[in-house]
Amino acid sequence: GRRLNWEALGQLTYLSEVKSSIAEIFSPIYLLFYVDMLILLVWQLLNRKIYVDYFSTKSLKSAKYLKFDPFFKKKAVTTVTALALTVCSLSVVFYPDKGNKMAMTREVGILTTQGYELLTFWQKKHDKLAPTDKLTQATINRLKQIEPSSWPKYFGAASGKNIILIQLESIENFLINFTVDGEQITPNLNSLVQESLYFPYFYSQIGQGNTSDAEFITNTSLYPLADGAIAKELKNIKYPSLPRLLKEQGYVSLTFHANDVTFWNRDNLYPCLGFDKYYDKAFYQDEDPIGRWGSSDQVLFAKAFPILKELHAKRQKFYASLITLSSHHPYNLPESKHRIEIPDEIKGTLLGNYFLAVNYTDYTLGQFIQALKAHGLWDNTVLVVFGDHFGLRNTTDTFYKNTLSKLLGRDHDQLDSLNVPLLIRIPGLKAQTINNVGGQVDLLPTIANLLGLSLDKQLVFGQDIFNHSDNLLGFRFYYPEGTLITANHFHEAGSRYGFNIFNHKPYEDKEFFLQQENRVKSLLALSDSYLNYLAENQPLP
Ligand code: GP9
Ligand code: MN
Repeated sequence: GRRLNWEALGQLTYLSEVKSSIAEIFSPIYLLFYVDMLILLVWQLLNRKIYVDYFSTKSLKSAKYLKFDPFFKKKAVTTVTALALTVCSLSVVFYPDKGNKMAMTREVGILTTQGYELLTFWQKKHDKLAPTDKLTQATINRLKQIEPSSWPKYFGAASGKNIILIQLESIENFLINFTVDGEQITPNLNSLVQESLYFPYFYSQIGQGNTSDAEFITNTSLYPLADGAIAKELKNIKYPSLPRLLKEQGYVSLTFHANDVTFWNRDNLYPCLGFDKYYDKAFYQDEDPIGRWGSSDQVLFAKAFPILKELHAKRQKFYASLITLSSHHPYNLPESKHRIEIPDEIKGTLLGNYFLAVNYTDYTLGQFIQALKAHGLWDNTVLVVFGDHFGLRNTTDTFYKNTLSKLLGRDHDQLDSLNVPLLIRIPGLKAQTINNVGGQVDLLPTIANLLGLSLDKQLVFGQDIFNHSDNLLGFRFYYPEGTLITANHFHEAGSRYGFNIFNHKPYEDKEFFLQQENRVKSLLALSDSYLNYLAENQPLP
């Protein structure tokens, strides 16, 4: 699950802004995990005082006397406990797989793990990573065991077209063509599937930076950090990115999101990614607000549209990225915006609210597509639509669990939480469902291939999703470091199992998975090294 580590505590500055979500998933109650350490510390200090007071008033007579002294006993107990805790924490230094905090916690205990995290918090940030001479595309490809294809399919198929990328908040793939009581939750996405290349096996690779990590990954083809939001941890780096690639082709790049741009440090992230301009709360002015962050998705699209229309009229090629918000956890959409009937059983529940919010966002997307069609932009536009991350995660709430299983016809599992939709609509290309496996890291190379652009001048950790049937996708933060997905299976690092991605069935092959896990860990470490290299060598001017 979501880990409470020292970086997470650092993110508590967001507390006031994300209060409603925190109430359910990021509860301050988790701070109790650290209370044990605090109690031990206070206890230790207190005892020290008692001990000193006691012995300053009595004279130390004999060892025999000391042996039976109750204060001494207490003191001995706490000293031994504190010592054990320290030794335990230090002992983790020898634990073989420190990247896997889940397994580590399971095996050496939560207290030891958090002690270790505390010990390494500072050092972690200054780790020396893989030497930069290993940083080549060939090394990455070798680790992933992929061969670049010499005659890639769809190369240049959308050359010169405008690109609109829509990142949907919290929208999982199971929602596509999913019905509740005969009602489609995403009718507009469903009809877009009929006009698009649709990838049902596409996965979210975000870390602690959620939405902002998804923006980073898709625009750079690099991995997020193991801990902390990348937009907060790394600043003023000139990333090789989709906007920079497109700039060479004469495109302008714009990004739209209704929240304040300082949230997730986007005011720094956007220039780092090479966007020419961003439109945030200052532009949207909280018109028709939903939730606590800003304008509805309807307004997001409606106010972006005239800007795109004008660029189109001026024949200025553009890349526009739109990040939706209305379907954000905890999915409290005002009733006036409900557009479908949902069964009484789930009315007012998180599940019911999720469906209503997603359905609303889907409706606003449909309107935007209508506008693109009505004003002549559609034939000149590549539309890429994908989900940023999970909307529903494993829960112990049995009502929620059982109801979801009933609606879905099977259990909603980890794979479902990782699986977000990807639709790419290209003018002139016939609709098709493509079962190739991909992740957010693959978006940049995929778009580059469609536009016929070379990636020779930068490293990419992803691959063109059209031209590779195999893949090796890494996951971190929400899952233990080294968790992976290939064309066949999902494997959580530290476990002996893999889950078939098509039927979700588990199978055991410890050695094989361990090998793959190690390859993914190297891949992630290489991405970290590259980030370090960029931080040192490519500062934002
Ligand atoms: C707010 C939005 C929040 O701007 O990014 O989404 P989250 O990161 O919590 O998914
Ligand atoms: Mn999000």
